[in-house]
Amino acid sequence: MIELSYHDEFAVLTLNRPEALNALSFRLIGEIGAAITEAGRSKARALIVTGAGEKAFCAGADIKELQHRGLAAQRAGAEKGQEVFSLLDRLPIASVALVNGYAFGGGCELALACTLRIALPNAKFGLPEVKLGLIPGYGGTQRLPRLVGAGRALELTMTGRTVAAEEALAIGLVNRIVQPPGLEAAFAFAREFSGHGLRAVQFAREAVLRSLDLPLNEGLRTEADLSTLAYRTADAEEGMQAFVEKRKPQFRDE
Ligand code: CO8
Repeated sequence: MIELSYHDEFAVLTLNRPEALNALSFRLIGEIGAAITEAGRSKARALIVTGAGEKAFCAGADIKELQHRGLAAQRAGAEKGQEVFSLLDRLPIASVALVNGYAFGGGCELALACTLRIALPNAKFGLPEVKLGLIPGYGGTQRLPRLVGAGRALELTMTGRTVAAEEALAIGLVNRIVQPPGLEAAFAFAREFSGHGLRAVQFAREAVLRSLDLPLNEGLRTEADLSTLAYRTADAEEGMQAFVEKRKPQFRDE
């Protein structure tokens, strides 16, 4: 149900359950976790996450599987989903969600957990859990306000309404709307950062992600630490030398 493939310098994780609009069964969530871990150990310079078929990125948790569960199992399920999606934060490489249709509920939460998001024009986002008498359980209530602000996040989680691609772009829910073929567009987008030295991109990403959890003073200290670490890399030496010599830097990810 999950495919992990490699194209040039990229890993591509595809949710492949199109008959259920790539809905997240618990088995699928486990497979996503294994694939993220494997991609992190590979030589890939970025991970693209997308859904099979033309209709959906992912229509959320598998509603049929959610029914008739005990509370302990339900809580364990939420924690498992949160843990798996949080693996994306800890990956040494950045992830890009290529949203190719519905990204509802857990599907929207998976996109939110990626470092960046791009959308095809038919993308539709939403946290419709309230319409089922539920609320998001895979990180949506925490990551959405960090991305689009509390006001918009409150509206979207309380109404469960659908956000089309243009609005998603306007509110910062996606970084860009791209045209088909989506994978090619995702590779072109990822190349805008993946050609830099991996360490610098990783430190920059980590500094920004940590800012979401820290008070300003501690965040600034983290930035000082990480920027000093970046300064110590061979790539920084090369980057500055190349500037002085008016040539393109040859980064070696060291
Ligand atoms: N779960 C299970 N099956 C699904 C899901 C889903 N989330 N979404 C679609 N499917 C299935 C349908 O049942 C249907 O299967 P079948 O042909 O066997 O009946 C097939 O996919 C195609 O779907 P539709 O016929 O409904 O396609 P439409 O084009 O008419 O509609 C929609 C597309 C609008 C996306 C519609 O399918 C829909 O509303 N889906 C549900 C979206 C949703 O509510 N998602 C949120 C789920 S809850 C959640 O994600 C978080 C819960 C908290 C997590 C904590 C867990 C421990």
